[in-house]
Amino acid sequence: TPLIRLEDYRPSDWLIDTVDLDINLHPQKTQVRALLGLRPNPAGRLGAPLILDGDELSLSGLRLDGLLIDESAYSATAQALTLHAPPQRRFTLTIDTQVDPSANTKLMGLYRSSRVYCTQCEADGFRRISYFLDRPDVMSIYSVRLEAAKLEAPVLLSNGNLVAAGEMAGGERHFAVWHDPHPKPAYLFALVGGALDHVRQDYVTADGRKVELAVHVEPGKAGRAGWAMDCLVRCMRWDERVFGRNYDLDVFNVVAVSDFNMGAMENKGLNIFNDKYVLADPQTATDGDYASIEAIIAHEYFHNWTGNRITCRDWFQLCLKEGLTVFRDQEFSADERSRPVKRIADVRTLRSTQFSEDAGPLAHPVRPRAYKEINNFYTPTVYEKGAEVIRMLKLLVGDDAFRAGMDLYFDRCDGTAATIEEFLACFAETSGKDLTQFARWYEQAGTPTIVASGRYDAAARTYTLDLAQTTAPTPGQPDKQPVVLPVALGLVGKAGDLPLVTGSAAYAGDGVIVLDQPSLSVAFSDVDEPPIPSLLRGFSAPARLELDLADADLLRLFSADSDSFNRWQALQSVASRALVSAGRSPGGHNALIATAGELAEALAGFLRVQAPADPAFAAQVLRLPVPADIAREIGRDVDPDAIHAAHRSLAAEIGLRLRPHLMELRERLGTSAAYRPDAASAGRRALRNEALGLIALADPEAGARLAEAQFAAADNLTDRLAALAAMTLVPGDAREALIARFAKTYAAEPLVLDKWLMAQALIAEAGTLDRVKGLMQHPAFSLGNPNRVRALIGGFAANLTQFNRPDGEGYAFVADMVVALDRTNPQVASRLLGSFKSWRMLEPARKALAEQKLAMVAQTPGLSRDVADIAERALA
Ligand code: DPP
Ligand code: ZN
Repeated sequence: TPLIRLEDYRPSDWLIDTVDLDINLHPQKTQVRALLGLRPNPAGRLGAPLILDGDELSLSGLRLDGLLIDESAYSATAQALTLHAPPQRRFTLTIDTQVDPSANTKLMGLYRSSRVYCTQCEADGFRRISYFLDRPDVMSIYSVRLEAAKLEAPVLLSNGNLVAAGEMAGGERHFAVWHDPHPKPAYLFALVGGALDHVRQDYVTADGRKVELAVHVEPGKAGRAGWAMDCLVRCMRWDERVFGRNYDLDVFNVVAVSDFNMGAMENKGLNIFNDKYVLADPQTATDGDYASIEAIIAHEYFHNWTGNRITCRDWFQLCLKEGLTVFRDQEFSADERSRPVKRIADVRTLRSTQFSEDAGPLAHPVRPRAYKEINNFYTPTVYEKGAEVIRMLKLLVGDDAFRAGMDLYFDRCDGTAATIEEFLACFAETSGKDLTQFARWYEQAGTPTIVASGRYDAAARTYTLDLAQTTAPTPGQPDKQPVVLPVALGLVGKAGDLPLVTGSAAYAGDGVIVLDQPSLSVAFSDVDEPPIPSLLRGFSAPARLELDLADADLLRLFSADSDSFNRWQALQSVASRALVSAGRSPGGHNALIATAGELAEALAGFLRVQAPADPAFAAQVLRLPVPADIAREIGRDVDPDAIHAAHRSLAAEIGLRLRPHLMELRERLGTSAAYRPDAASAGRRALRNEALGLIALADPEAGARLAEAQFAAADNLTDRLAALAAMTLVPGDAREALIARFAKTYAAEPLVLDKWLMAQALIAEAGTLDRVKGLMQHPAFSLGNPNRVRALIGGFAANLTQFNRPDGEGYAFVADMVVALDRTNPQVASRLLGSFKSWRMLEPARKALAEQKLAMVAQTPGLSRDVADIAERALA
């Protein structure tokens, strides 16, 4: 497979101004006629052939300006349609293809999901529908006529506005014509056809446009579409208020489908969603689902400006739309909910997904320089780290220059396919700052480490902070340059933050030091007492921080820091240090017990006094760093069992000591009010359920009793699932009984059963592999549905101790599944193979076993490009 390189980019030789599609939907034989309005690109090479992309296509008709053309003038394969000497002027091509949506198990292009026709064209699925210049910098105006059997597809949707609809003679078939006035690349094309129910709502934009909003779902499920609609209305208002962006069509449609490779897709005016991120009611969605739906509805909607109106010149610029849009959805959720809690949750995700990617063989820059398969670059690095880069940019240029820079970007780049350089230039202009070094964030992979230490001089009343940065080598990047790290900080004294007085050039004001050198020192004067430094407040840069503070100082930060994020972080740091040392040398049990004592003492007061006022924050405080984070901190010769054991005993010890407080808290937070999904109610449930988990670890008997009672009494899925999760910690008949009861209760709810599958796949016991293999035979499971696969097999691959079984059977199972899935759905298979991303940091025996299985995958004949690429890079 060829390596596609950023430096090889050149503009298309041809442009397609207009696309008229006429699509006759049929389960196996869908006829597609594409009429393309072509012209030579003035920026391209004159006289170049026209090479249209295809993928598993076969040509059934071709006309140039309406006339048949000589067979010698073109060649057609499954991958390309080439016109050897096209006219050097405007002309049209009429291309006929036929596709089989039912046979399309890759879920790329046009396919059928539970009898609904739908499409997924990002990144390069359009070429599976018709031959095309399938690249994001070729933007066209689309008109789409859809025809289908009325019974089979009463609803026919495409991008833009509906301009005509009617019945065909005989009354069996009908049609709809959609026109999208905004030029767009092919990856934003979409169609939907099927029997769907919906909810509708009218909306008037800030600039007075009337918009009809609709959320379409499987028949019978309209009662679960209300939350998504509510989220949509709120995020539309938010984008008007915060970014000055109004919606730009007469309709906005959201459709939920049950077989979808990703979370959702931002097709212009017709967002298509994995139903997991649309459907919600208290019985079938958890608080976490409600929050994810809110975030993803917002994410896809926000793409209308950051992604659609301004798209990407090429796929290397993917972060231009994704990092920026994740940043926007994070800000929306922060405004709608609790900002500190949202930040903590986002940083947890960043650390567990992106830091681990950055620390392993799949590390790549936010803007990769080369790829073999672009679908493998929809990664936490492009998305989550990409969002962190935007967050840093905002901090560095300030709120006003940031907003002005965004306005300039929308103004200047609207209707274009843009680059990171064009984006950054807007902020350089509005802030007057040189962003050349900042741009390194897009080029350099790896998580920087900030090493910090401080010295107090009582006589001089100064405090000197020494900061240094390093970034470990990553694949293809042995030598790292210093990046621009905004370090938000405070010096915490007995009565709170001390004033920051310094003449240092590195001090940017507003409590931010800019560390852009390998190392620097900042001296603060007029410091009347020895302070405790609180660094990286709000997690101001996506970096690791090494700062050697005594537990006592961290515990003081936990109680006294004015920055909520660092209050949370302080306790995490105490726990993490103890877990790292116990995970390294399993002898350190006593130290762990001592730490548990310290943590429990700090938490006891907190739970009594502060937790009830902010339960969502308290729930985050109670949750220890996850074992995978400890593994990454240890970084080499990792023994997953030792880490797991340390994690369990720390949690159990804390639970034991806090038990009376936890019980009291559960009482206090218990509510007889009916379920509501708002953030405050969700926070109370989160804290109660966090407490339940700790109790179950400390006292399995008591935990099981509480869990059973909670399951029986609950009026919502959140509390039921938390009961099930707590119960999975306690082996025995009661657990199996609850597992069976759960399955019976939710037998008709595939999305709920996904959670049931995952809860079992995550059990940290040797029997889990057999359990998972058994569950593959369960009627609720199917290898053809991505959500089922991710829940059961993906869940197992995320089970630190069982995926990493010392006998290698966990690797063998997942590797076999990758090979099996690759035959039908390469994208799902390659994602699953990504579970091996941390294999190099394992202890030698497991490492050898994991490598063998990776090699087995790599050597399998007939692999997809997706899986071959991951296997190859993981082994390199
Ligand atoms: N562009 C989609 C999203 O991130 C993924 N295909 O919204
Ligand atoms: Zn996106």
